Amino acid sequence: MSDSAILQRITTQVRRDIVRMVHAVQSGHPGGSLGCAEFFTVLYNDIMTHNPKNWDMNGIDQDLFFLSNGHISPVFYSTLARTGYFPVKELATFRKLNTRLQGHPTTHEGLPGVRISSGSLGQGLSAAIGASLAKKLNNDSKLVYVLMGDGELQEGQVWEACMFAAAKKVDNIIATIDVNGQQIDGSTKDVLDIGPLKPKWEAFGWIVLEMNGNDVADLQATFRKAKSLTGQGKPIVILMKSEMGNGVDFMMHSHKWHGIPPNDEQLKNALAQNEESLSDY
Ligand SMILES: Cc1ncc(C[n+]2csc(CCOP(=O)(O)OP(=O)(O)O)c2C)c(N)n1
Ligand SMILES: [Mg+2]
Repeated sequence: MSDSAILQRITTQVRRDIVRMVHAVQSGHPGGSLGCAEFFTVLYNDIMTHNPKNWDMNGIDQDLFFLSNGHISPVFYSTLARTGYFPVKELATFRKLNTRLQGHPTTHEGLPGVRISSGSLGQGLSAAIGASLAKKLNNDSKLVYVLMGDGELQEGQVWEACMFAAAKKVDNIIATIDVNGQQIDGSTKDVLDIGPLKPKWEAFGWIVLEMNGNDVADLQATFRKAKSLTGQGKPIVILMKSEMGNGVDFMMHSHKWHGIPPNDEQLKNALAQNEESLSDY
């Protein structure tokens, strides 16, 4: 089996984890999480240099990841557990009282792999740029990754950070925007059109790449290209086209499943579409 095929099989387990977690507590955000299953699987299993067993907050000599759109915590937690940051069985505590797996990630609980609290949209890029600058001060050549939502770009702070990174030549950051065209209340076009993103980010001085977020091989190739373009005086952003709810047919092509849980029958249906390629928690 090729590398890509193995990674593809992991994504169906991540999808199972997402829908099972959200179903169990009848709350959480399955749509964006499902759309980003391939992104997380490829980033954590194939792209990043990281050491889950020896995790610490500083992450010196390791690549760092910041989740800015914190509501898609189910896909983040599943990926962290499945790559060894904490026991897979802990996924069963998602959103329960006193859990380390809060609905939106927090640092307070000390969950390995979580470096910022997020959920209040717009802040992750700024935090990631700070970490990128810290790496430069430490002569640490590893990279910083950050994921944002497309609706999230309606927050003004994103554009301050965008302007700052290019002006200060922060060239050890690879940002990705989940361009699923949807947000909580409808399509991004209807709620507040964010316009064509490529010319905007280019005008701000970033290198802009594009990829299909639901195509493992394309993710692998584009991340590799992005890495090859670091260190050239410009920050890098990848516009990632994805499908909200991807991999569960009745959750796709709509914003409806941004933040609602499946019922028992819908869970059964979603699981039937996604192979248990690793063991369920
Ligand atoms: C500062 C801030 N404003 C509003 C919200 C409420 N909110 C949560 S998710 C969301 C939609 C964000 O859209 P997008 O980033 O595209 O995420 P997706 O729906 O694609 O998962 C909003 C407005 C928030 N979490 N933070
Ligand atoms: Mg979106």
